[in-house]
Amino acid sequence: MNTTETTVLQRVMATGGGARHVTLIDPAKQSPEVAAQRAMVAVECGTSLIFVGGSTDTPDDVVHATCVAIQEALELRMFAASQDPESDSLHWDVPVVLFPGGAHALSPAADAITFMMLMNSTKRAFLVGEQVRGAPYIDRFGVEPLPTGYVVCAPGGRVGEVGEAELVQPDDVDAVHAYALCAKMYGFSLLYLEAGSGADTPVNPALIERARTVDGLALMVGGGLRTPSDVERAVRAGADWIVTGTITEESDDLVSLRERLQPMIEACT
Ligand code: 1GP
Repeated sequence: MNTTETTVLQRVMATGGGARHVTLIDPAKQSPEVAAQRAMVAVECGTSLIFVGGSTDTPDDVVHATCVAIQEALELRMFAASQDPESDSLHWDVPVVLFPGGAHALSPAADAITFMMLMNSTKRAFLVGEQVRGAPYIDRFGVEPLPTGYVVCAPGGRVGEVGEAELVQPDDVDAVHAYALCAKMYGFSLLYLEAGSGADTPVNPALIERARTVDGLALMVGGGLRTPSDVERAVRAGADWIVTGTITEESDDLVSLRERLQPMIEACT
């Protein structure tokens, strides 16, 4: 993609017009072709970024094939829209961003990567180890890094377990405030509050509110957001970006995916 001059980070940091939505596609959960079809429905519904990643053990060839399939589908839709005077081809100019579980899950076909420190991990690998392994590849690929502080909140799910995170508890607003300050002091651009994919409760809005008091960070929230009301609560509390993944995988077909996703994305604004 990259058909405009705007960097992905500039788009992520742009303010105004309410919160925006990210669709997370886990390459382990479907074929690249189905991933591309799901991503196209999400873009039709108004999603602003496609994240590719999630599972911790997906090999890079699967991640790459998924990124390529999504990029090709976006290019086709953009071309088709450019031939139709009533369509806006820029609607399809949606960045594909790696959301990696480690240095193995990289692809040169992505536009950018959430270059993350799992800030509350107790394990060196997730604080800096995987990042050091991955940095030379990202540099060589020319994929834009989005410096991201990633904080796992209870219940935390699999990422909390694999990342050996000291989970931020729902009432620990001082901890989340300290993480947000720390992310800012490191110079990160994004702070991602994660409850864990498929979590039965999303991040407590009180944590989002407190993190919001630290300026200069784009605030992403994800994990367990299943209904438009969940999204509205997170946005009211101060989320700039809403990430959903599981609802995309759960839908039986593309029609039901659209029915499920559209109200979630509308609830962002
Ligand atoms: C996971 O926050 C994302 O990293 C999305 O979570 O799968 O629960 O939507 P869900």
